[in-house]
Formats: sequence, structure tokens, C-alpha cells
Amino acid sequence: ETAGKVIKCRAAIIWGDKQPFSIEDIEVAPPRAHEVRIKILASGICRSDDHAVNGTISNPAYPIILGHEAAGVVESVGEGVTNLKPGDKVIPLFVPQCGECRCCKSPKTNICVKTKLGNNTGLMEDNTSRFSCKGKDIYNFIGTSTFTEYTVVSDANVAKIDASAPPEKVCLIGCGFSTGYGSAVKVAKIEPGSTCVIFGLGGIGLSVVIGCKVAGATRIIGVDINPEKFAKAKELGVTDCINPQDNTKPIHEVLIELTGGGVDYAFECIGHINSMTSALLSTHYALGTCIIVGVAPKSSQISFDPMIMLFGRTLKGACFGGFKGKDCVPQLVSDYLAKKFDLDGLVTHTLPFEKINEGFELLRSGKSIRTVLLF
Ligand code: CND
Ligand code: ZN
Ligand code: ZN
Repeated sequence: ETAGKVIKCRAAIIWGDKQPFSIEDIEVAPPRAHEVRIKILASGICRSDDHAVNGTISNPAYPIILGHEAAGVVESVGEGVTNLKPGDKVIPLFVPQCGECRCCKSPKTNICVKTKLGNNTGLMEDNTSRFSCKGKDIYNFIGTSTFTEYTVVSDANVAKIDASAPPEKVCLIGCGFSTGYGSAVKVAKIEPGSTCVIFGLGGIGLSVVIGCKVAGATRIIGVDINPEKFAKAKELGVTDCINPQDNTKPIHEVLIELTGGGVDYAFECIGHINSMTSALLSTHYALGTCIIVGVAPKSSQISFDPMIMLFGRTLKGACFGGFKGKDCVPQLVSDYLAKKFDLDGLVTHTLPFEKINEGFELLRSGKSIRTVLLF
């Protein structure tokens, strides 16, 4: 019985900018009102975690526990938590769903006012931390912090899932898979017969590919500077692979020629401002839509001639594939179990949690799509 007590366990801590992960013994305080303590079973490694290691996205002061793509089981709940109980299998949500704010009440967005992206305090709602190490408070990451054996999150940041779901696979529904798949099926709402281009064939980009395929896109073009990504991309449904480095012309010109005037949908899944502009310019000038999924470095700016928007192009972006987490994550897990889509191919590596630095090396060297850490 650990409920109500401090739990001593291990976590991967980043002590400072660009430092490696350090496995430490930490203390995790019991959940307070409207909080949930979760035993993490599996956590994937996403490029956004690496952005946070490098300090290229805004995040609070170190030390911090990163990680936002996981599956686990509820250990205990705080006062006032009525929809979850110990033993429930769950996925932590980096885009919460409080159910009460203006955004939550609108069908137009999945963002909730409690979302901590871009204004992450690293603290719980009462401005305190549940993690400590060597007597020092440790900050959390975008309301999740999953590179730890136990975490505490707000009850708005938890979705209950089917008890039979394999955590080492469905953890990807906590970010990579849903972010990409939803960008295609929910944000773009791709029509059958569409032509699509995906910039960046990592975990997110390949999940866009899966969504394009399910939605009936007939031409799916993949763009990446790492040709080692092309074999898997083709397996998942990419019809044409393009390496910008093999072309002397700007990539958007290549794409406009290839598609007879531009694509219906372009997805940027890298996080580079240059490829965001290329993605926008590769869409058809009147009926094309560009969707920004990648996270660009903080303070970056994009500029383009506003005339390119005047004939009706659409430019938009989305977090977590536009899915409201509590409403959609349980269904996505059920759809996975019913084999409506297959995400297993995205998991190229599994490692024990303590080998987290090796997992990040696999991502940085371009050798992995997703590495899943097992606890
Ligand atoms: P990952 O690094 O696995 O994939 C990026 C891919 O882009 C790799 O295959 C690279 O080889 C390729 N690439 C890099 N530079 C270029 C270039 N100049 N031209 C073409 N291809 C290039 O990353 P990921 O798939 O985990 O994440 C992709 C982005 O999505 C990243 O910016 C991440 O922070 C962001 C993201 C967004 C959201 C959201 O909710 N919107 C959630 N999680 C991650
Ligand atoms: Zn992510
Ligand atoms: Zn809300």
C-alpha cells in the first residue's frame, strides 16, 4: 500500500541545458486534490523531448523530468477524482481536457486553457512540485513527465484506456501516432483521391502517412534528407520519396511540377522554418492546405509574400492531431485493438528505462523512428 505515502523510485533528470539524462533516486509526493499518481509502464521518445534537452523550445528552469508519450497504471488518486481509480490503465495527456473552459466547450479546437505548451511553469496548479531529488524540487514537463517510474499529473491530463492494451505500443497514442494521424484525418480531413506531401519521415511524419492512407489519399509524397527513412515510408504507403539534397531546384518547385500544380495537403513534421515555407509553397495556390505540425525553435519567424494566400490557400497548425484527449484517446486505443490501423511498425527499438541516453542517441543519429523505454 503506497497510497497517501511518498514513493521512492527512479527518474531520468536533466540537471541543466544540453546535459545528458541522469538516473536518480527521487521522491514522488502523493497526489493532491484533482491529481493522479501514475506508475509508468512504457514511454516513447519524441523529438519534442530532445528540443527540451537542447533548450530550443521554451521550458522552465532545470532540473526537469521530461517525457510526454506514455502508458501507465493509476497508483492512487487525490481528493475529488471521481472518474479514475487505482489499477486503471491510462495514457497521460500533454494537451489536457478540463471540459469546462471556452476551448473545451468548442468543437473547433482540442486546446484547453490548462495546456502548458509554450507557457510551461513546470509546477502543478497550486504552484508546487510533486518531485524532489536530493532535497531539491524537480520541475515537470508539459503536464506529463513520463521519464520516471512514477509521475503525478492533473486529472485533466489523463485518459483511461482499455485494460488489455499493450503499453509498449499504445504509449505512442500519447503523442507521435495521434499527433500525425490526427493531423491527417481530423485537422486536414483529407478526402479520398487527395495528393499529400509530408516533410519529415520520423515518428510524427510516418503517422501522418498512416492517416493519409486510411483517409484514401492516392498520392503520398515523402520528403526527407535521410534516405534511410524511405524504405519504411514506402511500406506504410508513401508513393514517392524525395531527398531535397538530390535536387538543385527548390523543393517546392519540384513538388509543383511533380503534382501538376501543387498538392492538396502539405504537412511539416520537422520543425524547421525553411521547410514550413517550402510546405506552404508546395500546396496548390487556390485549394491547397498546409499544416504545421513540427515545433520550431523559440523566437523564430517566418516571412512570405501575402499574395500567396490571396487565392484561397489555407495555413494552419495543430497540437496532438486536433484530438480532445479524454474524448478521443480511449477510442484510438480501441481502434488500434480492433486493427483499424497499425502503429507497431513505428516502434523500431525498445530499451530498458535506464538506457534512456542510448535511446536519444538513436533518435539524434537518425537510426530510430520510435524507441520505447520499458519500466
Ligand atoms: P524525428 O526527428 O523522428 O523526425 C524528423 C524527420 O525530419 C527525420 O526523419 C529527419 O531526417 C527529417 N529532417 C530533418 N531535417 C530535414 C530537412 N531539412 N528536410 C527534410 N527532412 C528533414 O522527429 P518526430 O517525428 O518525433 O517529430 C517531428 C516534429 O514534430 C518535431 O519538431 C517535434 O518537436 C514535433 C512534435 C509536434 C507535436 C504536436 O503536437 N504538434 C507533438 N510532438 C512532436
Ligand atoms: Zn511529441
Ligand atoms: Zn479546458
